[in-house]
Amino acid sequence: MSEESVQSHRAGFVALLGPPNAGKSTLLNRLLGEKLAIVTAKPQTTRSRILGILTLPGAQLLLQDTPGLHQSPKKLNQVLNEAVAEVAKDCDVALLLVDRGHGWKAVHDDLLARLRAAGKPLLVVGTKCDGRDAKDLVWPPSAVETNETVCSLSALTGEGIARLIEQIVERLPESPRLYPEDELTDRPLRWLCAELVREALFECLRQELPYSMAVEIVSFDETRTDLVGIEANVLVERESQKRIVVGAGGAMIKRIGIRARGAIERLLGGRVHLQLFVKVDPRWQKSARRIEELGYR
Ligand SMILES: Nc1nc2c(ncn2[C@@H]2O[C@H](COP(=O)(O)OP(=O)(O)OP(=O)(O)O)[C@@H](O)[C@H]2O)c(=O)[nH]1
Ligand SMILES: [Mg+2]
Repeated sequence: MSEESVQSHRAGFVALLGPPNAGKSTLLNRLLGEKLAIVTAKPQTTRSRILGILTLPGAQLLLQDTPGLHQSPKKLNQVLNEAVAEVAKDCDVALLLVDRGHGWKAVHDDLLARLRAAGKPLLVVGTKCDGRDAKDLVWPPSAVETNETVCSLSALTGEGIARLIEQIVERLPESPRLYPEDELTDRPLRWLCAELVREALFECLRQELPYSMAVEIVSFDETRTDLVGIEANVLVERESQKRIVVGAGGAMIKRIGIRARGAIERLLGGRVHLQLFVKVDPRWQKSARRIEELGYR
């Protein structure tokens, strides 16, 4: 690399912020061109910050997906909100995501005030512009000032994505690469696998149940050449929940396992033997130590 190109290289942390379900994880995956973060139709899917590394010829974007900010007294939610505040404080550029179908909310005011106070370069990003509802919405929102550049995109169709990348790169500080160019994330493979099991729980179980569940990989065996062996605990808070997750004759946990295995095989690009064990752990959501052990911090 010549001296000139080192000087003009840009790199830094880019925070993806916004309320639950705004489309943060979908945008992360679209920017990376890889499925790194799990996505569901339900709000409050993401539980921990996850770093996705996008290496381009002249720039490296360290994209931080975050949990959606929400109000609830539970210990887990408190931990999640602290994670968001920390990312907002530490980033070089902040993306504030607004679902074009739902518009500007009180939580956007809250995040905007924090980012302005911290003096962060800011991009207000309207998501889901492909949606039917997006067309009717007043855009940009009145709370946004002209220097807080506004754009609109669809992570599903890819519309507006190239322009967003340009706008982010313009705002990054000059810096050499901060991670090796072939690195995609700071998260270990086993953690990504646990997330894919969690995504299958959201897909297979109805209503609120997946919110009180967690997944813990207990063994990850790569010694065989033909397949990877994975054992995971699926934690629930009560015996009654365990019965639902296991299902009649084990039918439900089998369905969950098949879905999760398919997703993990796509991630690893090879065959997987996945065993799931449903365990009752009434305290996991209340204990800071347990939340940390599970990787949600
Ligand atoms: N039509 C459309 N739907 C989208 C788009 N981006 C995301 N979605 C959908 O919106 C829902 C929420 O997306 P996520 O990416 O999980 O949202 P999130 O902000 O990460 O949500 P939390 O992790 O719960 O805070 C999913 O059903 C996505 O498929 C988009 O560009 N267009
Ligand atoms: Mg998410």
